[in-house]
Amino acid sequence: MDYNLEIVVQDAKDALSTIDDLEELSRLRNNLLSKKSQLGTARSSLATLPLDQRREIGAKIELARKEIESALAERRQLIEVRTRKEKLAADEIDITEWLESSTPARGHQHIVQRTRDELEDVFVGMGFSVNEGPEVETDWYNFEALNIPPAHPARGMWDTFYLDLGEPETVLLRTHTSPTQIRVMESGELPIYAVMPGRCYRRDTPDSRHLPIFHQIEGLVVDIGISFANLAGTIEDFTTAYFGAGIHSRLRPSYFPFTEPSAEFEITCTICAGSGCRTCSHTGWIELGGCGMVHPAVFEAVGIDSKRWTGFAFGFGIDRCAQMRYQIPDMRVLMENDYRFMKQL
Ligand code: FA5
Repeated sequence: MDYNLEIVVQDAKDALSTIDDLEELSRLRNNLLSKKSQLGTARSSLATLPLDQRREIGAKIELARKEIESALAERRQLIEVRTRKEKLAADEIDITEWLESSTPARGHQHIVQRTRDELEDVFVGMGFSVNEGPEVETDWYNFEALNIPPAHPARGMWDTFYLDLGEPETVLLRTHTSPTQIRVMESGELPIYAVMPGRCYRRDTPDSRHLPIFHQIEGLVVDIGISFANLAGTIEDFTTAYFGAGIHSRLRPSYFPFTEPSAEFEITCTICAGSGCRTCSHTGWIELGGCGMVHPAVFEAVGIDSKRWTGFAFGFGIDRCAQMRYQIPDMRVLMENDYRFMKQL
């Protein structure tokens, strides 16, 4: 056996110092320690030596193997630490970079929410308080207390989503904000000057003026000596305050079971300035809501003496107000969440 083990170890260390990745390291490990390596061959040839030399040279071979093993472990650790450092450096994010390079884009309120806030402000300015009611209602609040008993033909005016809760058709998604009138009157405090905004649901097919999920703002005044003239004046004041002096309003006779007399409230279509377009079905007018004097049957349902107290109520579409205020020909864009539309308003 003519190997100089010191040279074998030194050669192994020299080879290791050039290795930079773990795969190469494992290949080199094989070359250095396998049966066919210099050490392996030396170990195999031990059998040919006399016993006393076998022990001595065997111990030297074992020492050389240990030295190579520890050089391998040392190199492995070095490669692992270096790889980890490189990976961390590559993953590093400079969180100060965006602050220096650009102004971050800021979000803003959705146009419907903004319209709701603006409407609330107008009514608060006119002396109204703001109340809210639940979106999931019972048949009693949404219909019966509003003088619409079961099987009343007027139920057809509101195509309703019923919930699978309790007795069939007793729990529903409110079709209008009028049930909140009932809740406010039930609370018992009089007089009442309140508006009640919120989300409503109807099985309406979406089109340029309708959405299945939309928003209304209800208004209710109950006091002594309230007349239809107060209702008409309030609506006129609201129209001027919200849409500006150039927009006209008109009341047209209508029917709601919970008001008598009842009216529809229309304003000049802002898309065509009254000349007629697809949005207003070529009439020049857009219906914003319904209104009327509170029906005595409603007062009776909530225990208010209709001989002493009178009142009016109204309910407008908030999405419709946004549509008219910002001249949006098709209301469906309000629900589509298209960023190109939303960032404009
Ligand atoms: C009502 O909902 C009555 N509760 C209003 C009322 C209140 C009358 C108090 C009398 C006293 P109507 O179904 O007409 O009425 O709806 C009122 C307004 O809500 C409509 O004029 C429209 O502006 C809006 N609206 C109704 N349905 C939709 C819909 N599917 N999508 C968008 N807006 C709608």
